[in-house]
Amino acid sequence: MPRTRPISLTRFLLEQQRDKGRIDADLRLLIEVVARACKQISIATAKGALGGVLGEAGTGNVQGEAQKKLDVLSNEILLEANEWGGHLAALASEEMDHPHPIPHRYPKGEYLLVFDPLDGSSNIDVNISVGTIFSVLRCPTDAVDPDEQAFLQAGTRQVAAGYAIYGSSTVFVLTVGDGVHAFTLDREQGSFLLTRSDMRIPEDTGEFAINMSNHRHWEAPMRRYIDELLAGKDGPRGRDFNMRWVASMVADVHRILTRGGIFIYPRDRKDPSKPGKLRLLYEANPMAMIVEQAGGMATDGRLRILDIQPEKLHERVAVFLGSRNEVERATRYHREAAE
Ligand code: P6P
Repeated sequence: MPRTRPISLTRFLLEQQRDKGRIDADLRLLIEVVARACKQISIATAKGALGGVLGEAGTGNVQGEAQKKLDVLSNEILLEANEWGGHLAALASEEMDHPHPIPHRYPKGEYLLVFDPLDGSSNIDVNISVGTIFSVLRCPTDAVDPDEQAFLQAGTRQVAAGYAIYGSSTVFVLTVGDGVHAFTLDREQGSFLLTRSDMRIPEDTGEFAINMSNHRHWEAPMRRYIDELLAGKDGPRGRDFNMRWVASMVADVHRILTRGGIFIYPRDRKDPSKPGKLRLLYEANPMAMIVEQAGGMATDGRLRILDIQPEKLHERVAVFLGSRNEVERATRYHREAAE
């Protein structure tokens, strides 16, 4: 009997647990709870000006950035959704200086959840897609009260990663290490339904994503790579390229996952204290796991992102990710320059 209606996220996760043994009951509950929180964030985001959630919250986060009302609300939604279920040992977020312990009145689990509750929030007030990014790690067994140290694990230690993009439709994208799958929110039913299985990023691409205004601050190999793309068919690449930059990582990555491309936020000399703008634990690592699971590549310009050993919870890193052959070329230019 051919399946007419796409399966729900709930059924997909049950099959990953029961039939494939890829996840256990606690991880299944964790992902369901995160997806349910993303539904709430989607509803709040979609209200826009009518929901009183636009504009600044009047507070700042650990990054020194002004928080939007939706940043704070999204963070609260994810905290409240996850602290009672007994599946987590602790949570950490871009919006909080330190990890959030599970209140003693609730049981603790074996997983750690780290997230960017609303990435790209500078785009909220102008109605451009934003998203939630999350990463799941196992809590070290000797961490009774997990502190920052418990989260400092290389990206290869992730057991799951994903994002929700709040665009014209709300799409929940997930990997548990067995390919990348996308679930679209059916607003009438209130369920995420499987709409893409085993997503693959084309190895080659004609589209790059970077903030060109930083060109004068880049290192020489970065300028070489981009200048070759801009030279198009008259230059060494012998073909023309197109550029996109949404300034919302979730939107740029979702486009690349859907049709290929290379996304770059390189190191620059604009602020020598920041080796890149994006954060390793809750932006680069989850996106790198998704991209690699879809056949792409993710480096910091020199090293595989998933191999980097974090030293701080809010550590920043340069990011080159997407179509394998372009990421490989840009990384090669950086390695050659370092020789
Ligand atoms: P810029 C959003 O603030 C973010 O963290 C990513 O989502 C996005 O890719 C990047 O910063 C945009 O940075 O410097 O172009 O504003």
